[in-house]
Parts: sequence; structure tokens; C-alpha cells
Amino acid sequence: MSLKMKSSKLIVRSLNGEKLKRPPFWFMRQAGRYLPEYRKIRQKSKNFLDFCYTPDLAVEVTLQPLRRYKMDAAILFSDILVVPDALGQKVEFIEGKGPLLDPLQSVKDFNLLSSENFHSHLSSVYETISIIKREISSETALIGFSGAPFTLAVYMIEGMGGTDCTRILRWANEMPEDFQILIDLLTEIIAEYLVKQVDSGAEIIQIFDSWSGILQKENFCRFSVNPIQKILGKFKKVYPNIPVIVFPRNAGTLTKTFIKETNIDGISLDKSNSLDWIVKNLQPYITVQGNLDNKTLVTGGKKLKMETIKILKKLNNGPFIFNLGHGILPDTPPQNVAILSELILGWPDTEFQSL
Ligand code: 1CP
Repeated sequence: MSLKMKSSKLIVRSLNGEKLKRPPFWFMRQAGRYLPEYRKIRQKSKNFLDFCYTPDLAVEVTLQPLRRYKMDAAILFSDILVVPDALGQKVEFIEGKGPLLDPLQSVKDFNLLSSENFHSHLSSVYETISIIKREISSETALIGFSGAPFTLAVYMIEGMGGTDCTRILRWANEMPEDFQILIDLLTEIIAEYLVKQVDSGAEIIQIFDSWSGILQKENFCRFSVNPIQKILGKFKKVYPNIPVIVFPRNAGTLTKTFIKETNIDGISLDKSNSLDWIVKNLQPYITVQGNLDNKTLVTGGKKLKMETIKILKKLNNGPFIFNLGHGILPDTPPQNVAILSELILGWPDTEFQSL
């Protein structure tokens, strides 16, 4: 008998290697600022982390996109930076700017981190998961997630996103042993965090390695691929049948290394991977997820339809989950998300109707 979980949920079937008539779909950041109902409820909490830690609010915003668009999965509403917060690092979200952390300056600062209260700090996240699980339909899968060790380390050392990453690269290149201590600490706690999410009701896990693309091959293997494989090892010991998707953003051809060196079930791809390359190098071995340009979803119109159909034609000949190459942008018209969802839901009939 196959080790894989028997499930009727389309995304799980796809992650078990099945090719489906129309692909299952969900969108990164499907809950968020492009939705007026999100902006309204978001005002109830000035502090973004408080918002994430309030189950009533987090459940409500998780469900908002599903009421509009019939995605095949809900993704827990939270953020990757709850992990450093739960480890005791100071994390804030600045209105209109994004996350701001008290950056780790040297190996001495690792003493400030403690995993002692980690799970109690995140108990409201686990509660949110269990409520969502009760509220979604039996056809909808619930995705839990974490940032990968390297991507979390970027924020913990740089203090914010969007920097030139000189500090993190200096640590990785010039003090790899010190850096490894941080990566190991994160690897350990993330594996536990993911197990707890599944204990609470998550059915699929996605690991976001949004910054792994800045690493060259050797360090890419050492600080992105290896820690993720260690997480998989620990996680799959407890939950061998729960599929895990990894998103190594901007990793280009190094994406192949993940398939060779890890036992992940799905790979989430950004727009930098060409469709022909994906079909040839990845899809024979693994379920692929992606990769519509999120800017095309803002633009809409004929371009959105043509690009979507191009992806569907190329990638739906094997195991495939439709998604974007990166999260939905705040200025995306909600109507464009409706058009995209209808195109996918109606596939393959929509090919002929919409051009
Ligand atoms: O003011 C607001 O409303 C905050 C905007 C926002 C939202 C809606 C942030 C701040 N995080 C989120 C939710 C979020 N973040 C989810 C929820 C589920 C869903 O997808 O609907 C998820 C999965 C994330 C994951 C996340 N957060 C990542 C990984 C994916 C990616 O985008 O590459 C990263 C890097 C973050 C950090 C983060 N949190 C928020 C912002 C604006 C950022 C990015 C900052 C940067 O540019 O570096």
C-alpha cells in the first residue's frame, strides 16, 4: 500500500503526484490588503502581531478570500515573523513600511533567544488553525506554514526586508560556524512548530524560503537545502503523509537541487523559472506550483487571460497546483482575482471561450 495519504482534496491529490483535469489553486497572500473586507477588519488592531494572535480576527481574514473565490485551500493567516517574536526577539510592523526587528549583532545576541516559551507564545496560532479547520468545507485543504531558517535569519540579522543583505552574507561567508548555530536553532524549532500546526489541524505545509535566491550554490546547499531537509526528516518522522511544499524564491536553476537533495512533495516556483524549463527539469519528478507573475494579476485584461492559459497549457500535463510567482499585491483589483479563479475552475473549457 502506498505511504501517501488517501484524500479527496484536490491539492493533496496533486501533491501525491496525480494529474488532474483542472488544477487545484490557491494564491500566496490570498488574504490581505487587496480585499476591502480585510482592510476594514485590519483597523480593529493597530498592532499587526496582535492581529495575527487574535483567533477571531485571524480566522475571519483566512476565510474572507474563500467566500469570494472558491480556492481549493485556505492558508492560515499569520506571518513568518511570529517565529523570531516567539523566540524573544523584538519584532514590530511599521504601518506602510513592513517588519522591523531589533537586529542580532553578533553571536552573543543568540543568548537573547529562547525557545522555552515558544509554543505557549504561539498557542493562539494553534487555536486559530483548529477553528479554521472546523469552519472550512470538507473539500478545502488547510495549509500551515513557516519561514525557512535562512529567510528568518535574514530578517533577524538585517532587521528588515528589502536591504542589500550585506550583513547576512557577511555572517554566512565569513562566520559560517556562528551562522550555523542560528540556523540550527531555527531548524529545530521550526520542525516542532510545523508538527504542532498539524496537531492542530493543518493538512499541508508550505515552507517559505523567500530569500534563498541570494545564496551561491555552496551556501545555498548549506543554509537553505540542508536545514530544510533536516526539518523534513524530523517532521516526516511524526507525519509521513502530510505533504510539504517549499518556495525557494529566485533560486533559478538551483531549484533542481531541492528535488535531488530533499524529500519534499511540492515545489513552489516564481516567474523566473521558464515554463519549458519547469516541464523538462522539475515536473517529471515533483508536483509543481506556480507561477503567474503577480503584476499580471494587477494588470488584468487580455494579458492576464493569455498568460494564465499559457501556464495551464504547459503545466497541467503533469501534477500541478496553480498559484502566483509571489504574493498578491495590495493594488490588485479583486475582480481580476475572480476572473483568474473562473479561468482555472473552468479549465480546460475556458481555453476556447476566453480568447
Ligand atoms: O498591514 C498589513 O495588513 C500587513 C501585510 C501583511 C500580510 C497580509 C504582512 C506583513 N504579512 C501578511 C500575511 C502573510 N505573510 C501570510 C498570510 C497568509 C496568506 O498568504 O494569505 C503569509 C503566508 C505571509 C508570509 C510572509 N511574510 C513571507 C513569505 C512569503 C513572501 O512574501 O515572500 C514574508 C517574507 C513575510 C514578511 C512580511 N510580512 C509582512 C510584510 C509586508 C512582509 C514582507 C516584507 C519584505 O518585503 O521583506
